[in-house]
Amino acid sequence: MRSASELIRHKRDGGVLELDEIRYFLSGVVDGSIPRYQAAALLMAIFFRGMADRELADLTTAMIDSGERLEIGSSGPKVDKHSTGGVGDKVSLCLAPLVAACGVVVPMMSGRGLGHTGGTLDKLESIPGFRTSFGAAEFARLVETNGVVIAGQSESVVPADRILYALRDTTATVASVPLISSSIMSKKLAERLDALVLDVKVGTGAFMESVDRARVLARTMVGIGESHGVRTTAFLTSMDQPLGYEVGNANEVAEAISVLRGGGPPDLTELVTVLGGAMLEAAGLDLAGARIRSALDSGAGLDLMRRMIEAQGGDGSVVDRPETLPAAARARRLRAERDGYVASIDARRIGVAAMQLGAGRRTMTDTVDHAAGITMSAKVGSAVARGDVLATLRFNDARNVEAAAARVSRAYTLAGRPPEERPLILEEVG
Ligand code: IUR
Repeated sequence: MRSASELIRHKRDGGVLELDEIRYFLSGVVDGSIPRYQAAALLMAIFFRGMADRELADLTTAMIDSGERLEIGSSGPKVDKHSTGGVGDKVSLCLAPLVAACGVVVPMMSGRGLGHTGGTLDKLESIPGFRTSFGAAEFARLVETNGVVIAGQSESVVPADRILYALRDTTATVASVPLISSSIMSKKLAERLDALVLDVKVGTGAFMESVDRARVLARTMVGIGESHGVRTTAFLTSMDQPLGYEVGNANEVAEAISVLRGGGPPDLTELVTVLGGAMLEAAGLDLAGARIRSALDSGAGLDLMRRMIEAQGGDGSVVDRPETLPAAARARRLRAERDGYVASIDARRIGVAAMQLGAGRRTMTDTVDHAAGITMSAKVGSAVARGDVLATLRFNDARNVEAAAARVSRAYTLAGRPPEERPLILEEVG
């Protein structure tokens, strides 16, 4: 077996690592026998050299094997969805119970928001009492009870990723397709899924700003999933403007509930329907689209969301009375300065503005104000007259309101003619 420094040299010079070599390296990183500076050097070598397909599948296997896999006794196919993150992306909140209401088991492990993107766990924690942290046994019991849980990753799952992700953040090695895809896929595959649907966001508010780069990431993740025997499908979807009308936490929960009550915004409802259909199809169910529509129309998705919230310690009555969710004390309206059509809305600027109002974190140790956020009254294509409200900023802490308002203003571009219609779902991969 090569030593750690020989493995780094081998990768640096364009070699391909073997499974037992990667396992040796990762277990040394986790138990501390291989120092962080050697791990950082290997990450940089991978950043520049990339990885062969088999080597990447092996890296993912070794990452999963650095910790425990989830043991869930439920009968029925297990399917999850992962989004690469965007602004106003509250899809998971309504999608997980909706799909579970159709008989598929959804053991969803989610994350927190950072920078301009929000996180599913932060959003759910705006529901009074809602818990997102469980040990592996309790997580499994919750899945077995309702067929759905949305919670944080437990400490024992893929510990290698926690170390490597933090190192990547400080060594300029985040933006590497093999490192991103093995990080995401190891955590999903540790759930022992039958199938996985990926929502790879493309556009101003996404990690991948071009379709070409997003396609490479999507294909790579689909390849890893398939090589692990998990049916994996990816959709490239537009993040050129925020999804739905609400950006924040409590207001996003309310909007997700509105989808399950049949009155959700068209773009969000379309995405939930498409991804939900793909999850059912991947689970081997026929008439997937009809089943999703029926779970929406009958209220079965809403009922399961209520049960999921209650099982996780939250107040399930919010699904009937979303107006009881935390609300901000103050509001500031931004109005159109002239007549026209909304030509574009820079999703990243909206996300950063929401963060400035308190809805997000600049660093992982910041706390989130669940009531803060932005409501957009006009979206791309809307006709507006001078003086119409474009967006409403909601806040408790007024410190950064002026800066946030200026940012939201800059995010909107008005034009004399309506923009060309652009699809939300750009491509399916896999
Ligand atoms: N999310 C992950 O889980 N891993 C990554 O590397 C990135 C996002 I970037």
